[in-house]
Amino acid sequence: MIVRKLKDIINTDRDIKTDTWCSRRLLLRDDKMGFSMHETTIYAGTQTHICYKHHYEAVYCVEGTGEVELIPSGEKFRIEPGTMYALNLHDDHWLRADPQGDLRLVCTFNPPLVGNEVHDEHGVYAPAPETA
Ligand code: 9YT
Repeated sequence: MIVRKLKDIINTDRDIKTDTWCSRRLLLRDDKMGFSMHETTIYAGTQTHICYKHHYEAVYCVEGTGEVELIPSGEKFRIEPGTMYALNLHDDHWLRADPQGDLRLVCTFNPPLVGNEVHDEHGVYAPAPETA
């Protein structure tokens, strides 16, 4: 069994920080679960362009509010605690956190992230190394 605590991940190499979000990687590919699981904080008042061409991601909101806007349709979905969204179509989108506070999300990826992925200029994570 694997047991990890968020407090033991913060400020380690499993804590990935960018200008608009940080992602604490609780489970990664090496854990051999077939998916990765992260707690992601989207900083209040920010927007992030995301398009995971090589991964599926499901996201569950546990705190804060915001929205997802699909590109190019402009369709918007409110995000609040208890909302799950799944990027089953590798959906190109903007993810926004409302200015009132950070958005805290639990994210799972298939295939699992390797560890230190950050978005490229198109909001994409590279494929896992052995499939690149
Ligand atoms: C919700 C989302 O996709 N945020 C960007 C970071 C990503 N979830 C991650 O690497 O944890």
